Amino acid sequence: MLCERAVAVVVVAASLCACGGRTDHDRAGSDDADHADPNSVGGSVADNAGMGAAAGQRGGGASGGVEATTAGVVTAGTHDNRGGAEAGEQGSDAPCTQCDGECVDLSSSVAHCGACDRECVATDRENEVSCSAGRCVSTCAAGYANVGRPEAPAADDGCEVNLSTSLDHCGALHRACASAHVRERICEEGLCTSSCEDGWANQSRPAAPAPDDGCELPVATMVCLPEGYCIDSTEVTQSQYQAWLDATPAPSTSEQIAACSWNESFEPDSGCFGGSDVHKGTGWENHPMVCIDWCDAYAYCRGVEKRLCGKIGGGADAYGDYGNAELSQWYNACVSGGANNTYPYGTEYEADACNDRDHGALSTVPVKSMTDCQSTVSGYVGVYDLSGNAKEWEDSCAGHAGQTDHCRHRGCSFDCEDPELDLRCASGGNARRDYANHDIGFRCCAG
Ligand SMILES: [Ca+2]
Ligand SMILES: [Ca+2]
Ligand SMILES: [Ca+2]
Ligand SMILES: [Ca+2]
Repeated sequence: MLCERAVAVVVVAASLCACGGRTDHDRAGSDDADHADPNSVGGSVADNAGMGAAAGQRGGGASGGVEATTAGVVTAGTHDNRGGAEAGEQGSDAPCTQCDGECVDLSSSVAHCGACDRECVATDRENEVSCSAGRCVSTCAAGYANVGRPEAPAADDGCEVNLSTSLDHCGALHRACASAHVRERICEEGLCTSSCEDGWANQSRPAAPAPDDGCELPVATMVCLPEGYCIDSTEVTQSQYQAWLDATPAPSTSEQIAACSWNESFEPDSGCFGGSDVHKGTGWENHPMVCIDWCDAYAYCRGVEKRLCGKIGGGADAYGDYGNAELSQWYNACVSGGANNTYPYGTEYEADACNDRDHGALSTVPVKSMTDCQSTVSGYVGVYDLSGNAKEWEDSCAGHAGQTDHCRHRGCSFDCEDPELDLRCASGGNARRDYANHDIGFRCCAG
């Protein structure tokens, strides 16, 4: 073994000397540039491996022959093939193949790399292109990577990966956009902005090279109505709201609308949430989130790429339009598109359909647990607790001044004194924008 190793070393050393004295010198120079190029994102790994092999082959004095044999093209140069152990042949002529009547070295010609007329791609995506051992070696411009390295005679594709839009290399090489709870994977400007399956949101969008986490935030599922918008099937729950508070990065109060610039925290009001009449923690995760002000509700919906229910078609619903099924998203859902409903479930009051005083819980109940508290009209089925349980903030305020504006809350709650009157879809309660109470929550809309 010792002997064999010694021989191998001698052969390489000898051939390197021989090559150094020939035209291979230039190629060696460009290869070195490849190694040093910090932009050779994809290239660096693959190219290093490739170049290592190339150097060895060249060292054997048979690079042209070896690659040519692989490509099955070259005739000239095969004479010094492999046997190449005969290092003494290093001084022989460079491999020569006739391409378009010209003698070329397929191992190093950028215009005929590995095969006649097989050109190494050179566009603004490639900083530098060379042909080494019959393989195109590209160092890439910033933002591009060379992942696929087709062998001749297949066409070269240069630095074919755009790191700003590639789903499998988004922002960095081999950094794929995750598929967890994802409806459609999307890479934009190196960020995974994938759209989500119903019930999930893509709140966290980590920058490369951190791994992507897909649609990581659980949110309420939605029902899409005939009017062309969607509404949460339930009030936003305590666990959903808490997951948003706990997200990374944490939601920032600095990105609120002007009318909410006074709002310094999205945490529930501590005095309210700490009250003995508000149940929280283990076993209460599916109760509606309460004790949050209008701005907290607004920020949450925006944070999960929805919006606080407002006007059909976009924006806030005018303060006086709370009973207009053509304008108010919330009201339209509650009356099943104006199907002459007074309550979500029909025209007549039913004492035990929804969580109100007549039901007797005297507190919130888990969302969706009152299974009759929904519409029976086709297209509107599956939206729960529009009457009762928690009141629901609406994007409908009497002004834009800030915390003292009065804003609508809808559907009343477990705690309203006259359920038959107060739990009608058409009743329009209101409170200050900065008000928080043990029976006020919210849900979101989209579209
Ligand atoms: Ca490529
Ligand atoms: Ca995410
Ligand atoms: Ca707040
Ligand atoms: Ca409700």
